[in-house]
Amino acid sequence: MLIRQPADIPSSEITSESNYLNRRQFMGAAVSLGVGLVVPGAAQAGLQPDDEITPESIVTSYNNFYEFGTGKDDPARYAHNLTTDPWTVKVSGEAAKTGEFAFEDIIKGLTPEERVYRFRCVEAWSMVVPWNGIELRKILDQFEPNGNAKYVEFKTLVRPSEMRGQKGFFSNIDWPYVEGLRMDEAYHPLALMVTGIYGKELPNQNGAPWRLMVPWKYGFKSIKSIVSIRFTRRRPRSTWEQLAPHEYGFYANVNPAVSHPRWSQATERRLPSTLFAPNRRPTLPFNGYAEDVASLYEGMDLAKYY
Ligand SMILES: Nc1nc2c(c(=O)[nH]1)N[C@H]1C(S)=C(S)[C@@H](COP(=O)(O)O)O[C@H]1N2
Ligand SMILES: [Mo]
Repeated sequence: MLIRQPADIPSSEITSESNYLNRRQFMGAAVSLGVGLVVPGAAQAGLQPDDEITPESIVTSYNNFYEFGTGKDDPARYAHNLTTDPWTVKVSGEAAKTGEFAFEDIIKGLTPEERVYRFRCVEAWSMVVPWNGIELRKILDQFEPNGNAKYVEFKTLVRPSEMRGQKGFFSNIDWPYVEGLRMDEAYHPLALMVTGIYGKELPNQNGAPWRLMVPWKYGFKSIKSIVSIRFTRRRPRSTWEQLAPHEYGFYANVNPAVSHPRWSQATERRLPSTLFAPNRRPTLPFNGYAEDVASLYEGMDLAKYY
């Protein structure tokens, strides 16, 4: 179901829909292949001893997805209206293979693995989620980015007919939602393109059919429902950076030492968090993944590049 076949994709990489699983079968196949809720060694190594997997009911009902409204319960209430099949992704910029691709064709042959990551929102709440996804570098490699590609930019779908938040009641945002990574960040093995959670298909409110997951950065970097991937020489300006550059930087690495101008980032509320059991804990540099990712930022002033 390739929408447009760029001339330079070998025919061996093109599979017709008939000999290919549909999306539901695809996720089911991943589960039956053993991608269940077992934490693989490498991902487990990144967990803290007191990390517990957050209940699925919280992860699928307490969301940020402003395309559906600004309330935490708006995405779960309204995102079921979103049509995610068919889903087309435009790939452009500094790469050999550009064009419009069906989502299925991009992920074809790439088996999702389970990664249990902590997930820390800039609003100072956090969760521990079993994500199912494909290393971002494996996705990007297929398009053969060239030496000019210093950054990769992602965009979310614009479809006001199905995304009520795009109809202007939250008019500050200039849709589409945009995010980006430096190429070396995007090629870090922890960066994941997520296609499922808890061994199931990704719910719409969590960014179906696929969304980014960059566990050492604040949650707003992990853009949902992606329809555009662009390789570029120049640093993209991401949505929250455009809205409030003093509050939200491009890097957005989790950093307890750099406060948000309106609140401290030194601690976080691990969900479930209530008034009487806030479940507050110290925030870790790079969300606890410093050993893996700190070298990406060697020599950079992290207070300046927040
Ligand atoms: N397109 C889009 N992506 C988005 C957002 C959004 O509003 N729109 N919110 C971000 C923020 S602030 C967070 S914390 C996470 C929330 O992901 P979750 O709802 O799956 O927990 O999605 C991020 N990705
Ligand atoms: Mo967030």
